[in-house]
Amino acid sequence: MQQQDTICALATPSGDGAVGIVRLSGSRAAELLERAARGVTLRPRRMVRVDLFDPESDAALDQVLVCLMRAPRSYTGEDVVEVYGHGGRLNMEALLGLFVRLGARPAGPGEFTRRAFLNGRLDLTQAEAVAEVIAARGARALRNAHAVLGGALGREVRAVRAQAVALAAELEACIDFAEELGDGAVGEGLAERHRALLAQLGRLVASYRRGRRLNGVSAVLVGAVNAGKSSLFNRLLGSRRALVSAEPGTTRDYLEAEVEWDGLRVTLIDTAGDRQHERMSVLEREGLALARERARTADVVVQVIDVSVAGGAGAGESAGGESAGGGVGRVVVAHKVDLLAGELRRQRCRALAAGAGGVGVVEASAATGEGLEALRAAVVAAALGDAAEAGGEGLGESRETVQVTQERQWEALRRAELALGAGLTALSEGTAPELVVEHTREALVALGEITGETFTEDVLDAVFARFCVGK
Ligand SMILES: Nc1nc2c(ncn2[C@@H]2O[C@H](COP(=O)(O)OP(=O)(O)OP(=O)(O)O)[C@@H](O)[C@H]2O)c(=O)[nH]1
Ligand SMILES: [Mg+2]
Repeated sequence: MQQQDTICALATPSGDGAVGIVRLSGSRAAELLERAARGVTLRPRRMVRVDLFDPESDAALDQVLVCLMRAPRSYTGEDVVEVYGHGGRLNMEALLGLFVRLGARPAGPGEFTRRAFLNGRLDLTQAEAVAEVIAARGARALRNAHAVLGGALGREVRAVRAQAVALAAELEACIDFAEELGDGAVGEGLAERHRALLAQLGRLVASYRRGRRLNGVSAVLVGAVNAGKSSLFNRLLGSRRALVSAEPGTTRDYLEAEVEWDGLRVTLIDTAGDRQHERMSVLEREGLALARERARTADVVVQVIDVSVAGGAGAGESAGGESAGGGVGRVVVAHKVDLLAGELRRQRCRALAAGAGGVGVVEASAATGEGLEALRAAVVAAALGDAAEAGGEGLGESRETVQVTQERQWEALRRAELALGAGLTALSEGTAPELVVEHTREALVALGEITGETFTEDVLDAVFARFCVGK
């Protein structure tokens, strides 16, 4: 490794705090600290209290605790010194300035983690998970980030890659024998190996559908005027945020609020109601346009329908969610069920379900609170692409496996999947093994990029640009 220059950065948030930490990494880390501490000799993994001085003016700076971690047993794999000073912006700036004057260079975003990766302390999935742990919003996101940081995803990808390596070796062995692979036991065995790999890749690729949403989704309430969207919005939040009235067209602008349901951060949005058969004022029209726009970009569209009125808008017509196949989740609410009883209620809800095209219908009432839990569960399920029934699988500890959350990883998995798929097709067409193995090699490159077994500077730049300074 030629990461010889020593970098420094503030490792804690900038602002007032009891303690602030400055981190140094590089071959001169211990030496710089010892100079600022007037010749104290640091011993690895021993916390010591020292006074720091400005070497030029001799002015006393801070009284701090310091700890040296020698290479390679440190976060970066280099010599690392952590300095625990009195928190506070000015004090921390003074400490950073001191180390810069002594010869350290201010670190760029993610530079510590980048060095950790280059020194083999982490694979690239783990490095990306470091940023995810820090940025996690919601319990599900945090839990998955910790699993990836622990190496779960890297292990899974390396296992697939190892099988692909073995497959490539087998194909290469076939080249020498110039065998016919289109049929026969050897060909079938190789095809089977392809299919097994594709199945494993398929699981990882599919996990991205959930994974990319772990850090938060948006759910928009849409429906006819007076359907009770704002009442539901308030009830779901547990606070009176939106105006509610018997007058149709109450909501004009849309309102947003953040909640966490079942470990998932949800931005809930209340919008202006739709009034299809009446003349709308300019304001109302604009409100509806806003609602439609918001519904177009939402992850989940919640269609609220007042079942107390006969022949209310059908579940089929919604302001958004027209691209249900494109990853938009849909939930239909049979609302104000408190106003109906017995057979009439059953009839109306059944009719609604029949017209909902397979989308789960939740019976609810903002007035009584009925169905709110089921509605929350249905929104989470729809957001994460779970089966329509809101069976409340919950955080499903046992069932849940590690999920791909990074577009970069997903893209590389897709490339590997396509390459192996092409290899399988080639195999079934009786293509020569030297050509089939080209596809396997392509898959190997893609898989190697995920964990960072192969990488380019551009890839690293893109990965670490999203980090904060000091991490
Ligand atoms: N009985 C009953 N009435 C409800 C329920 N939810 C809302 N309402 C009433 O329905 C009327 C309209 O409620 P809103 O929440 O303002 O409806 P909205 O869909 O936001 O209406 P717009 O903003 O005009 O589109 C009000 O009079 C509410 O009190 C419910 O679950 N049961
Ligand atoms: Mg409203």
